[in-house]
Amino acid sequence: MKSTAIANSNIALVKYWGKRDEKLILPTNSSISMTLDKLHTTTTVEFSPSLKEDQIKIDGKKILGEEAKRVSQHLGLVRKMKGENLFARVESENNFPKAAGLASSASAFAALSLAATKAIGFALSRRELSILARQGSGSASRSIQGGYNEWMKGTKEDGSDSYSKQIAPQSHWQELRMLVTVLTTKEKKVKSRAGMAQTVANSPLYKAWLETVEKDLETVRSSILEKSLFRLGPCAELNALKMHSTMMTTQPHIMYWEPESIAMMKEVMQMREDGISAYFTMDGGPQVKILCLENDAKKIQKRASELKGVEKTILCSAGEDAKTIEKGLF
Ligand code: 2P0
Repeated sequence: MKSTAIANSNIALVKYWGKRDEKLILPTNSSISMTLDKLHTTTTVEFSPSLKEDQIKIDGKKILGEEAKRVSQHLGLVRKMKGENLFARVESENNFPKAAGLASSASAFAALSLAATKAIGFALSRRELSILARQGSGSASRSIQGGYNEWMKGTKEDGSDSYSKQIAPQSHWQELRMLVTVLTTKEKKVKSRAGMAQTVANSPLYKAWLETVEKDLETVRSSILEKSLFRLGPCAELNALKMHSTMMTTQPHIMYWEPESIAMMKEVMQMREDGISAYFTMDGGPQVKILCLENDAKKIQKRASELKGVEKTILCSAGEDAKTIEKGLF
């Protein structure tokens, strides 16, 4: 009753920002992401009759309180599916800082969903796994499969049509890169979950977000299929700015940008002036991610690394599917 899974993180090119159902985690809009090969979570789950409660460790530390509750609730979904009451020991390791805007909940709940269902004796389809992962964290639905994924918002109340579908596999676009620039690894003050709920509730720009997102989805989807950075880049960049505009205009306002983030975005704009194809995106944290092609990647990485306040940069390609592995964490 033990299994280990590894799942990659993903970064949205059209963002998920807002829920229509908080409990089932159903989004107000569909989103599209790129899975990243260099950022991943490894999770081992073992169900055991000798345990009196779930025991959870993340990055070597025992987890208690809200964070533990969220993992236990997710294990509860798996137990319920199977009609099984056993508690579990869970150990999870990220190869990058969690809760700093690098989508750790995406890879974490994707890996947990796969490891827990395998450990309890289920072989779920990719679609079923995506639906399960979604209920842990929305963006996790996009980390079950590698390459490029679209999380369809769905219309059903039970969420059975809200899951991620692969637009193109990892091998589809060999030249595309995403350079992750890590500017600070402090855990953020406002979690995405609270931030997006507040935005839906009172940003006057939220309506405009919803009105333009369908067009962005079409552009991003087709430009990935055509492998056109010239169409993908500007649309992804504008989509990120629109999402941040909605949160900056909620009360009290939320601003994930640090001075270093703004400097990095300006640097990307300057790169374009200098004839380099580079486009930025940002999520619920200060890190800036830069979309570019392999040919320019090293040059961009060098320029980005030279900026003040940059802790490190990680050059990523599209990542692979979540998978089970032999070697466990315990
Ligand atoms: C995304 N983000 O599409 C967007 C863009 C952050 C900004 O998904 O409440 O941790 O667990 O469903 O998935 C981060 O939010 O939120 C996120 P929950 P999640 O990647």
